[in-house]
Amino acid sequence: MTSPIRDRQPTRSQRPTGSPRPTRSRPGRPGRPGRPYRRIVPTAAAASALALLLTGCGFGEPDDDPDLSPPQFPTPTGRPTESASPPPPEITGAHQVIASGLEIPWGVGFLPDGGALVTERDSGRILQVGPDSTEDGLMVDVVQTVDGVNNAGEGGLLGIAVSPEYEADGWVFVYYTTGRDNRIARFQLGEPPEPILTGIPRSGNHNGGQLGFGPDGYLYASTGDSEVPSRAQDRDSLAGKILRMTVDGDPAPDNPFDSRVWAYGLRNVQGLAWDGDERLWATEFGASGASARDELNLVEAGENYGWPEVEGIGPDDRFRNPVVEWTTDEASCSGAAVVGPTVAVACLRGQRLWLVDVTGSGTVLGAPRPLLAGEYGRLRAAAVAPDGSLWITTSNRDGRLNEGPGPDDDRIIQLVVGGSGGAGRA
Ligand SMILES: [Ca+2]
Repeated sequence: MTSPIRDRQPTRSQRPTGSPRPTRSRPGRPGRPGRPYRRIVPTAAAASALALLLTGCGFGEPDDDPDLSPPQFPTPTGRPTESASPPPPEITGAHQVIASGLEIPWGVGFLPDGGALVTERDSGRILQVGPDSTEDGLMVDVVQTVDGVNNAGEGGLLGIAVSPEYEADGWVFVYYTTGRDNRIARFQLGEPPEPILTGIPRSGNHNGGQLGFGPDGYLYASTGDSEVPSRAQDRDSLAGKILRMTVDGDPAPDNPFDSRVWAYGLRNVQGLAWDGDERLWATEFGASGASARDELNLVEAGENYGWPEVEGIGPDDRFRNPVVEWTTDEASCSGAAVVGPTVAVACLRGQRLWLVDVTGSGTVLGAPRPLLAGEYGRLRAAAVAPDGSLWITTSNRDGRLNEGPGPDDDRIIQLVVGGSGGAGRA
């Protein structure tokens, strides 16, 4: 069953200029942080999907194309992450649909009350999902539509980040494509977004688009090469980079090149996530063709990740190799999130979630494990909620699912995180 999406966009007369959107009053209910979702009732479709999904160590379903080479993983060389007590949380595989009827959700940013702001790529809408719920799942309200979004190709309203100081400043940051560039804007809900960085090269594809606040409090953004691969190696271009900036869009202190550039040599990064050691992980889309490789990279300041000189793991020590590489058929991963020692990446073409256990020295422990393979179609966003659960969104209304979207698409899926009770964070 698809729950209706309510339009709750405030008019100017309803809210004083400059004031943050008031938090919905929730008398008599437990407060954050870590408050579990108490009123989530799965949809009928989700109820049947609630069965545990066993997480084997294989590579999931056979590739659609039998001619593709098998997955290639680096040989594990690192020591295991030292085990803490209690053990770190683990993604158990239990999952349920918590919202449905969305249209190409792209970015997820959690609010202090446990609800989330979710962008829709093509509609330019910002939805608030939860924390309130109905018998059909979490309540979904349209809270704003961003003007000026150009949704041609893979562009549109992409990443969203909620200020770490949201309760004080009410700031929300979005990354979106216009007719002439990609840009990052800041605003309080209900107000027009004010650009803090413009001129990120745009194109039909390879627009990057992820936003996230690092543990250092600075805003990171991922950009694409805008279909001009040489821009990824040009440190004076904003294309093909991971950027690090202040909330005003200025280069953050101690950036490696006295600019906004944090890392370069990237083709199209749509996933950023930090682990408990404050290390940044990033997904990377490979090109097409038999030699194409998607990547999971450990991102460090000033490093060159190789595109377009090298794709995947190569022998040239001028470039940082990915920690994991995949063929594009089994991956093409967009969003990333970290739960305990596990980096979870949500894959579009691969239609699965890859779980990658990483070590304290930044290598992979064992083989990546697939989850949700083929169950929900194309997977886009991955984000850790304040309660420690993992949210994954589908991207089945983007015209690229062969069989077309289902009646409940697009959906948000919640995965249970076990272990210590859910201490993970995005
Ligand atoms: Ca690379």
